[in-house]
Amino acid sequence: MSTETPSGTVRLTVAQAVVRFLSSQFSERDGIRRQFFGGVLGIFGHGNVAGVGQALLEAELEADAGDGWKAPAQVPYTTGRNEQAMVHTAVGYARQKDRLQAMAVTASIGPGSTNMLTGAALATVNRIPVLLLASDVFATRAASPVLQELEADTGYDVSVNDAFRPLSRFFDRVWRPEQLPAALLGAMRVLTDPAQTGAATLCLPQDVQAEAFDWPAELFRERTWRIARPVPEKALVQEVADLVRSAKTPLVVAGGGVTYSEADDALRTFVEATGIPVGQTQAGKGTLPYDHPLCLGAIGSTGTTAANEIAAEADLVIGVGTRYSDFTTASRTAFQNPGVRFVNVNVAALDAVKHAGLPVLADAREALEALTTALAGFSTPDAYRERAARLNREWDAVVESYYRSGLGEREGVLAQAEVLGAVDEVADARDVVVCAAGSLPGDLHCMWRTRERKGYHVEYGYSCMGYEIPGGIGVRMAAPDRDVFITVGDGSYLMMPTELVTAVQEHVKVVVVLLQNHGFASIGALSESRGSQRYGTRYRYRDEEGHLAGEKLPVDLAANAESLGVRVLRAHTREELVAALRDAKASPESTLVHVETDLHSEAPDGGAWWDVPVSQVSHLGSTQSARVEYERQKARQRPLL
Ligand SMILES: Cc1ncc(C[n+]2csc(CCOP(=O)(O)OP(=O)(O)O)c2C)c(N)n1
Ligand SMILES: [Mg+2]
Repeated sequence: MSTETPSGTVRLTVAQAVVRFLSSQFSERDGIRRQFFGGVLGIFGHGNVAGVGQALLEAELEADAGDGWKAPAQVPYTTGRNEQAMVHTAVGYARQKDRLQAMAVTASIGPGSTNMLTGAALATVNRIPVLLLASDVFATRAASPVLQELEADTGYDVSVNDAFRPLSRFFDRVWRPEQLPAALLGAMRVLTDPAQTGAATLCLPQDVQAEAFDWPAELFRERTWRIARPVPEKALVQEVADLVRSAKTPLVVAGGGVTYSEADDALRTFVEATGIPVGQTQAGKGTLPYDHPLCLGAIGSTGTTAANEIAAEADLVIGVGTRYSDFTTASRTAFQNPGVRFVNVNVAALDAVKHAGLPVLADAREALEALTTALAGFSTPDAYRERAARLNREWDAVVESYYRSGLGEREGVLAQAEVLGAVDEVADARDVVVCAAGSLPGDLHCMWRTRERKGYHVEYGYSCMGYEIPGGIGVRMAAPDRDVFITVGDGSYLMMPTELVTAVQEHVKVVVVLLQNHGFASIGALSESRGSQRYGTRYRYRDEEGHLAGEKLPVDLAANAESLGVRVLRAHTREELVAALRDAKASPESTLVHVETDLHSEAPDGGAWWDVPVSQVSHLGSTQSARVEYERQKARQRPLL
């Protein structure tokens, strides 16, 4: 325990100082102040057990005794199972909290820390704040090389943690205690900046973590970080308004920035006033409910015919909070109007200048409100609104036909869309569906009926297999009053079932819907369409000719989940599935619902393309014909748009 000295300093170790600092950080937006760090996740090894581990223990015990650090509230600590997964949980949490709150992750040196690299990339790509406390080798080098140390003969100050540099929006290594205050403030600056946010990595050498220092008490005073809402320039708003007034077929592309800015209501007001329909990216889905007459749903490669039809004709695209990934632009084939222009509302300059658009560097809500005012009295013609509403209804009829195809009954194994239909039937409007990789994200993007904001959580910036379960746990930790349906394929499940143990330990209730189709439906279909004959995409024994095309493997993923302590229900028919989902929803504990699905089940076609190159030369007929089709599609690409 430590107390402030008359000289205004506090004697603590570096790790104790880090833990105390974390508990004193707040964020504020729209007058609401929140504790910034909602938790610390960790796995201990010799790199952090006696440093950060000791500090967390001391903090927990002092908080219990009530004589702690006069901190507003203790930051709770949770043990995870895999460092990459812990970063996913932190990302799920921060995303569900609209980036207003986040988590820190502590890992041991060497593999403990490098296991977080994929998580760091995922956080930075998706622009979600996470604080990574990567332990590092001795600063004093007293006993070098220590266990798990990389010895670089090009320089002794290199460690494996340098691999975090390109993946982090802020990176620092605290070689000496004196460097810590600036490093902590630097990390907070990035974590709370909507345009800069992503992974902030602080490398803490294992000896430095345990070193004591006299810190200025000021370091631990409560600090409130305002999450900025930059306002658009007036003249720019006028320019955009003029563009909108002269447009015939304007379209809004709503991205994640709309959600993070809590601009959903502002978007609705803007589109209802102006009659401009909306296409949604993966991160932007849910910004308008699926059945809003101006909601065209998913746009791009995994989009709806509704959004893609309007996109092809649009003469003005107003991108709000989108980074225009290849899935959104259908690899730059979605926007075919020769005169199409872009207006890009974004807090990040990087995105605002894309597609030679008019950059509006501003917060989504501020910009949409300013535009609504500037466009007072303007509306697209009734016929345009009616067309959007019709396209919306037509697509929903397509969704219904897939949700209720009856294929399961006819074929003996459920189609994936039927499983989504069953989840749709059981889930409440406020529940959250979670996914990340495989064929599910595309199916969810175009089919899921999102009813309320934050009801759709598909990690599609990095589309990382294995994100689903830990990410979904983070979502539930952020929103304990909403049921979380994690939909996960067998491939993704096998990558990272580990955190089911954490869900059990912490009584974090999630419903996992595990779709076992014995391989990769997604990459299998992609492989086939690109002439590679589904090679290596099935979970099979080798056949007599030595190919992986023999009998199905005898894996029982339901039994696997059961062995981790989670309740498991097995469903075979639609009725059983609905019953199992209802049971899981009613239960206070986590449940995994296991269902076999058809590897070849189809999703509705939104008519858009995705650029995945096909071999230019090949002896295979399948590849040659795929190449012909590839070149035909490639010709539609507008790379300089
Ligand atoms: C970590 C990681 N490795 C590889 C990929 C490439 N990939 C995308 S989807 C997929 C297969 C997913 O299989 P599964 O979870 O069973 O879903 P399904 O395709 O069967 O729907 C692969 C290998 C990825 N997205 N992430
Ligand atoms: Mg699969």
